Amino acid sequence: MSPKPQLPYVGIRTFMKRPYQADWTTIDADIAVLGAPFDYGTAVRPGARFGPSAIREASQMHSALNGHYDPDEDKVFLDPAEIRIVDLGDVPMIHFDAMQCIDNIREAVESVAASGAFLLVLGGDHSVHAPCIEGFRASGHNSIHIVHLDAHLDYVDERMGVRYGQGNPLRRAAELPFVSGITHIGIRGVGSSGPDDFRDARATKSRIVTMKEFRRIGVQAALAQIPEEAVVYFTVDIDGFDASLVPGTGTPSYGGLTYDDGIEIVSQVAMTRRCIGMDFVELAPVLDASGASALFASQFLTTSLCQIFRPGTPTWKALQG
Ligand SMILES: [Mn+2]
Repeated sequence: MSPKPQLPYVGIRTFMKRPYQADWTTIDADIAVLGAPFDYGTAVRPGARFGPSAIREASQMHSALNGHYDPDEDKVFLDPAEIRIVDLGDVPMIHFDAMQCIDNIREAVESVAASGAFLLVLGGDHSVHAPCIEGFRASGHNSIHIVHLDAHLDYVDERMGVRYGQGNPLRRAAELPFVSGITHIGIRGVGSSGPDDFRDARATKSRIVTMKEFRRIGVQAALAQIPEEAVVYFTVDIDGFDASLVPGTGTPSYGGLTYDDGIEIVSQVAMTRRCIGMDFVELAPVLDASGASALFASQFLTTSLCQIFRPGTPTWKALQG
């Protein structure tokens, strides 16, 4: 028989064709990928529950089984012989019981955090961020800095009694004692938060870099307030990117980040800070029949992992130790 199936359209659709692991009690990996197909927190257009499967499907295009060769750097990244990635599948969802789903996500993340693997969560709407970051409570990290890419601040405390919807997650994160700070980048236009939320955020743990300010000051200055001792967790809302690139989301927003902006932000952080996880949220593939938004998501995630696990970064060094 010919060698095992490797072509993008052949084989089972795990993230980047890396191994599936059903047992979450003994995770022995450098990167653990977890689907959180939850969109009951969506206030307007749903569909992010299909995000994880769409990203996995798109990632077949980025599954280079001998690692990713970058001609600009003349380096191979994510060599499977060196960086072990496992796909844990999806967190169980219960229809009609949103809070049970949120609890399930938190529990799944606790398993990954306890293993020490880098967490990559495929959302889901932005509600999934709150249980993800809460899942690091017992991780031993007591100064987590969140880098938040988004068009919207998502800092609503409570609206119509809802505290865990897609507009609340960064407020919930800021309440956690082990979250020492948040840098929000790309914020603009018609937002999910009002002036009081911006005031509250700035008065507590947040540095808010609006899209216009980001264009003025650049990446380095935007990231200047991440403390030396902090580890970094990324929460990336696809609507932080320009809507012309990624229309497949519930609340697309023009005037946003480019692909290169996003990669540059991740790369700059990765060079000087240990990174412990990322959730990528709000891809609603049914709203983009072309499939381009899912491809964008997959390429952004694979390239981000290349940068975070680049030989010599603090994250890479933590693996060696
Ligand atoms: Mn968001």
